[in-house]
Amino acid sequence: LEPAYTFMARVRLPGGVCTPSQWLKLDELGRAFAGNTLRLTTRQTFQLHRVRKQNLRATIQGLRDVLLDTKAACGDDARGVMCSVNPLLSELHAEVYALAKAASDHAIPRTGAYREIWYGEEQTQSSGPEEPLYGRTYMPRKFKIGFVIPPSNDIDVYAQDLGFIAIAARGRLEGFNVAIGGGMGRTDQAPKTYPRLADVIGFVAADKVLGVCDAVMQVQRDYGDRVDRGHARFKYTIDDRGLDWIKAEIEARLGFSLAPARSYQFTTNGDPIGWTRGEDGKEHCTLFIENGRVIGTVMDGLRALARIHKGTFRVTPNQNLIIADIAPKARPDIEGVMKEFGLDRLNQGSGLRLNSMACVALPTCGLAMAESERYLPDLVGKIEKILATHHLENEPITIRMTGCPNGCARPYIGEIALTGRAPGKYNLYLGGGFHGQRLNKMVLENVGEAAILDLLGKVIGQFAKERLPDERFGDFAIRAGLVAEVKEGRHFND
Ligand code: SRM
Ligand code: SF4
Repeated sequence: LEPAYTFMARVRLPGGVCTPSQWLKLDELGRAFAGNTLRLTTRQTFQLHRVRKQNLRATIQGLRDVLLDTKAACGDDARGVMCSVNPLLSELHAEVYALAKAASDHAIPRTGAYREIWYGEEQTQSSGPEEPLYGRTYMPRKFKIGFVIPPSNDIDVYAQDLGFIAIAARGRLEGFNVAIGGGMGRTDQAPKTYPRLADVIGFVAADKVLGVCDAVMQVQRDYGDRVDRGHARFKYTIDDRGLDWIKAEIEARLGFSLAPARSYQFTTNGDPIGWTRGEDGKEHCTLFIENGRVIGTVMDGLRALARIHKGTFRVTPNQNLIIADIAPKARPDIEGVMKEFGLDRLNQGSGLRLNSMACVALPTCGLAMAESERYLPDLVGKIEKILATHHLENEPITIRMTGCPNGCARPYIGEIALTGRAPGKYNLYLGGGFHGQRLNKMVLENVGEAAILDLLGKVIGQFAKERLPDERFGDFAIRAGLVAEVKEGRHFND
């Protein structure tokens, strides 16, 4: 008899796009093996929690039935590749999504071990080096790639190790600005660890994307810190060696210089909640799924939708879900199912709630020090009461919470953010950029709910009285001197 070990299985789903039959299989596996729930993540995929050891193979083989797997969803390799969901620009999305998928397929380890362990395949003799990119030692640490389509910065491109910012003219993709060195993870009481926003280092044509992935990953593979895991992410390699040195090293491996970066503009890092119509005439409905938790009637409703839906589902980088590519004549049936299961009411939240995000944390995350997913909805309810007294209930404000400083909900770019320190205790941060362009700064350390609400009450009151027209909450926090602006990650802890 052995202990009842349980595991979390994270699916590889580049760009968050899945078909209705894949949804139905995930739903089936979630009900059979993962406690009747599915979890949408901040990197646009699914997690199945509490899978018992004896059910792991069946789970992974079930995923294979619908052409899904969990390869490189964890580990010191290129993680799940993100891509803007952008339902409006249908053609551009298709082109950029295809590249995100190609980058994911290109960067996953080639080893046959996965198939041998999980599918029970025979070991095969490999004819060349098994891992042309990763070699025997893989990367020093996880490595994250994302593709974004302005004006939405939904993927938080500045939080990626390697980000591609699509540059299009008259709807045609011309190429990408390349951004390197983003990352969120830090450790409390360890000032040498810090979140960092990526730097834009130049522009490349679309056909050079995979080459850039190779070159950038090789630089990190060869120069990243392999001694101290707390200092092993690409952001530290860049700050230690200098951005110019890293850029020259990337260009040397590419065999050409990057062109100057092109201009672009972001307006938000949130999702287009509700119905939109793409340029191809297809309809899309973004549903707010609070903290990505698919359970109960929401799970039942989405299963019923998947049974009739002919388009795709897109998991967004904000843990929400788009029922995408709906033919206009199919919309009434989709709306009928939404009404039947109450999905039409999911989008009725305040501007704060619709822009909220929390990591999983307790009870399944072994690194959690405080609640996150199970607590943020209540806390938001209390902040909503403050906002309502100032008529700010519809004001979009980003709020992000994590149960520890690792930053899984990308908290250090939230306009309001909380990271767990101990049960019921959090650090509070203010001043992040509304479209992910600026880090926030800590204003309270290791405090409970009363202190958090007290400070937010004062700050929101001041914002209501003194804000400039259209001024964002995070920008106001800087202008009003509530927090100093953090211009570089390495000064986050100053
Ligand atoms: Fe994360 C570790 C959950 C996105 C930074 N993350 C973990 C683990 C696997 C805990 C562990 O290692 O034992 C968490 C599993 C909890 C659970 O019970 O499910 C976990 N991370 C998540 C998810 C599910 C949060 C969510 O609620 O959606 C996200 C899954 C993403 C995915 O689909 O691949 C998730 N994690 C992120 C992000 C956001 C992003 O990538 O855009 C970050 C910050 C960005 C970054 O990497 O810098 C992030 N996770 C971390 C870190 C800190 C890394 C660092 O550089 O220090 C850890 C801990 C570690 O790696 O040692 C971690
Ligand atoms: Fe767990 Fe910390 Fe990530 Fe939250 S931020 S899921 S508590 S590792």
